[in-house]
Amino acid sequence: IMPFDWADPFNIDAQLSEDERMIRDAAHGFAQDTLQPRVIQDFATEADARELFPQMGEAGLLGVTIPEEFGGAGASYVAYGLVAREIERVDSGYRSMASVQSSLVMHPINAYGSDEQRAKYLPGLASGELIGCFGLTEPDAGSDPGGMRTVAKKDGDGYSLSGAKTWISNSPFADVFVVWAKSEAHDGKVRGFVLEKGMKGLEAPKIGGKLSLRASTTGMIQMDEVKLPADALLPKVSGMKGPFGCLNRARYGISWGSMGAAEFCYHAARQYGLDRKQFGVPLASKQLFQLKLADMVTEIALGLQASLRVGRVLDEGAFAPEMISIVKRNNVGKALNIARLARDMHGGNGISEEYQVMRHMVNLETVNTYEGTHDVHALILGRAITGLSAF
Ligand code: TGC
Ligand code: FAD
Repeated sequence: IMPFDWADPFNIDAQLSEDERMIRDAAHGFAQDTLQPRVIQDFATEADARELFPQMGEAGLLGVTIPEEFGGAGASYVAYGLVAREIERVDSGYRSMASVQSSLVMHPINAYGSDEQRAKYLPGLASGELIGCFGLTEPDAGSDPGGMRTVAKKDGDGYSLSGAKTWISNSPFADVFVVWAKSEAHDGKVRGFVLEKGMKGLEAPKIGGKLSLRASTTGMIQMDEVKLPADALLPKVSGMKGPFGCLNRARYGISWGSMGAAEFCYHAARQYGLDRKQFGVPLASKQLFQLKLADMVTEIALGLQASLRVGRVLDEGAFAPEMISIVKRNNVGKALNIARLARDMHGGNGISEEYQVMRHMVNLETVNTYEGTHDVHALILGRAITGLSAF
């Protein structure tokens, strides 16, 4: 028999390699020393925190799974998940900035790009000197990205891109845009293109007034006959499996990240209940309060263990995307519920920015929607279980 660790109930720590623990500890230090002191202000002001990219790069948090020869850390998917968990322990928006850069921009350039594209973009993206964004969603194509209208027409040796993407993380200050479009030169198949800031006809206005994920900058990508050279095409993938292959990685990272946000809320609620006295005793001595903490620790223990399992199969290279749907959907849904409980357990203080649980709660509303909504992941699982598509 060993003592129960309320902060690591299934002893995840013991299931990690030495390298994974080191990367986790470095990410924890960076998140607490650099991100935590500024997050309340960044969220309040909807800051454009572009200067965080080189800082995250220097801390080794961008491109964790990308080979070292291109500036990445060459580490495991489990290590990548641990980084997402530590960043999102502070704020889901900061984790978004990092996971778009790593999973949605560096991964497709590494996996689908030419050697020249990898050499040109990956080192700058790993150091954070370059900022990337990923354009899949459109005003009329969200859960159904296959319905996209953005089109690439043949133009001399190259292409001309027209269309609009919306709700794009990092786009207003991005240098590198990975954009998915239907290519007339490839039988209308969806292909990936790499665009660069400053190209004629390319605009990326900011979307203001978000009530969630305010520390992360979101915008549109507007393309009006943007002329691209032939080598802007990602040559090694064709069809929707291109963007979905990126989403697999990002969704997996979110499953860990959302547990980091949940852990913050659970720890905060526990401490608040020990410190706050009502009816002459600490709130934590009440059965109803303990029931909520017990539900929280149970979901966190199960969620972290499940993400660790999915990370290990990703590292082995033999995974089913539906495994990722299970952990993205369940962990984010549980984290959102934990954040709502923590908000309630803080009473009136729970609505103040100082206690931070409500910021996590409203952020998780976005996380529950992006990268495939909670219900879309249910339908992905439903299709795999029954063989019948209910989309
Ligand atoms: P479907 O017919 O199912 O598949 C089309 C082709 O894609 C392949 N495929 C996959 N490949 C790899 N991984 C996956 N997860 C895959 N899912 C499908 C499939 O094998 C097929 O290949 P092929 O060679 O036969 O053509 O496609 P569908 O159009 O019916 O898709 C249905 C559905 C609902 C699953 C899909 O459209 C979906 O996932 N919708 C959700 C959209 C979404 O997640 N958008 C995310 C945008 S990016 C974002 O939100 C970033 S947030 C910022 C941050 O991360 O912090
Ligand atoms: P819709 O698809 O219109 O869905 C609306 C509702 O209908 C949801 O509840 C949904 O579950 C439900 N629904 C949809 N289809 C069905 C169905 N068949 N059956 C039952 N119910 C259904 N996208 C990018 O490409 N890149 C980014 O960097 C990015 N960053 C984002 C950042 C933020 C802050 C936000 C909010 C979004 C971001 N997105 C990004 C877009 C995100 O992926 C989409 O919002 C998401 O995929 C849902 O699409 P939608 O908003 O069009 O909702």
